[in-house]
Amino acid sequence: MTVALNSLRIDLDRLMGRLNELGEIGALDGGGVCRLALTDEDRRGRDLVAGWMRELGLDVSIDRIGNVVGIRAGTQSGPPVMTGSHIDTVATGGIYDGNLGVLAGLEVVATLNDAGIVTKHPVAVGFFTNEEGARFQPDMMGSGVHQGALDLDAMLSVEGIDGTTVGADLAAINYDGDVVPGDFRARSFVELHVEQGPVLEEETVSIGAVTGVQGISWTEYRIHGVSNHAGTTPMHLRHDAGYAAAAIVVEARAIAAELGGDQVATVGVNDLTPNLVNVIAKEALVTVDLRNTDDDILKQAEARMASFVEDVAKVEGVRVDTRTLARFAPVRFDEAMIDVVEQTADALGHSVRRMPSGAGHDAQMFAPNCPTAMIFVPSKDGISHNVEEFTEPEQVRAGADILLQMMLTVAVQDDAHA
Ligand code: HGY
Ligand code: MN
Ligand code: MN
Repeated sequence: MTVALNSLRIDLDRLMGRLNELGEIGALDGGGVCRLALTDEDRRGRDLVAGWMRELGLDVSIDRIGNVVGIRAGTQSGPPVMTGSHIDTVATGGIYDGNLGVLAGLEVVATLNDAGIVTKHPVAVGFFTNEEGARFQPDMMGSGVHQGALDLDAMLSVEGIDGTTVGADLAAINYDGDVVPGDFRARSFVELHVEQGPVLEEETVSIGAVTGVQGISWTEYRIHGVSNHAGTTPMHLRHDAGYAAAAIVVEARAIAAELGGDQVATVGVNDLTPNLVNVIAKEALVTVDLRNTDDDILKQAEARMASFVEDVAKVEGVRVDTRTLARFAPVRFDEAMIDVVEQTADALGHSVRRMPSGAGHDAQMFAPNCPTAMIFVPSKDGISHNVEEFTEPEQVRAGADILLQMMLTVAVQDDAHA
């Protein structure tokens, strides 16, 4: 039986078929996908994937933050061996980010079904609400509530960039489930995900054994100035929200350059009002995304940015309302599970290297509660959050086979670690 289990492999055509079919929902002209959390496209994607879960015989539940978990019974009851990720995307996303992890989980189940294997421990596959955090902040919202890191009621009342709340939009798409989240514990959690960076491709390594996730800090600055005539207003009389916003953009880059190392800084939102060629901007909405693997250095970056904003507000005579949109400390995955990723990749003949994750992931919410690991596969040109996102089918196969073997190992074993 053990030999047969070791030789079990996924069906790549079936997995790629599902990946491409899901990618049709919210497809953008010219490629890529827009399936923002809790939109009608998200609803259609959820319906499709939940339907596949039911076809595979999984017992599907929806919780109050809209997480969807399908469970395959084992010979024993108790905490399941779990995998999953997200199917919401950014507005200019690819078909792999998140989706690969969910559909590879379904492929693991389909492979076990085909082989007639019943594992000792239950197997679970989930997709979690609003991992991206593009429409509603913070990111990893659903998995954060699912694992007790974020408060359910606080998240349901979050107002998004379109002025609606999470709770209202969940009800609108009919995914305001009745299961109360927060105390679900898995036996272990493994997430397959595209790297979304250049390392594996540059080093021609097939698999990333992810050591952890870097710290994430998202801050929103609403800058209130005075609109005035671009031609008649002397420079010393201006209270230009647009100038303050631009200064923040330049300072974010300077902070990353001076701290060096893993420090990254991004201004992704920079909206001016009234945004007209001959009007000094009255308002500016700016977001700053700061990340670092070292929380102490990340705190230094945050402190520098905060004091800079205070100074520029004083000099320019504008008022700034500051709001924290997300703040997650760096997370380390379970050493024994990282070893299993490496050993499994080795056993299947794939090159593998340890590496941190630059992006946030649902797995980071499981890490404090159960042995957790992530498997990375390469991203072409290191691109993601971009319609050009791509991973070769054979790289998808390698990642999904390692996921299958890892879950199988843990699901048939007695001890807590894989
Ligand atoms: O922003 C992130 O790291 C993730 O895509 N939510
Ligand atoms: Mn993702
Ligand atoms: Mn993403």
